[in-house]
Amino acid sequence: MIGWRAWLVSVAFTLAFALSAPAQDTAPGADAIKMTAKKYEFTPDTVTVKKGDHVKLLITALDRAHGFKLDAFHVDKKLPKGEEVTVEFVADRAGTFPFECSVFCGMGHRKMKGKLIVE
Ligand SMILES: [Cu+2]
Repeated sequence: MIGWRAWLVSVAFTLAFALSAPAQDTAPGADAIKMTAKKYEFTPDTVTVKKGDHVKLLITALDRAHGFKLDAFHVDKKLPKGEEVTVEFVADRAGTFPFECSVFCGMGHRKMKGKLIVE
């Protein structure tokens, strides 16, 4: 069973790499930012973009369902386990904006936060 899991993980990484590579060629501001969510953190937990950017986050919950809530830009998405969810918005205001998990996921849920910095 260990072998099967290791194989799955390596396939997942290979796929993630293969899918993310073409994104390098797109216009500035359109680059997708990959994130993961797990108890009780987002990785990365700080995302920095430029004002005016069309921000595209690809977020995958690794261990169970989580949520991604970014009030300042009216974003609140469920993140089903193992499924890459796309979050898109235009960062039309500069500042630092908190985001947080919006699906109760356990004792550390309330500490599962991060921030978006729009420069
Ligand atoms: Cu949570």
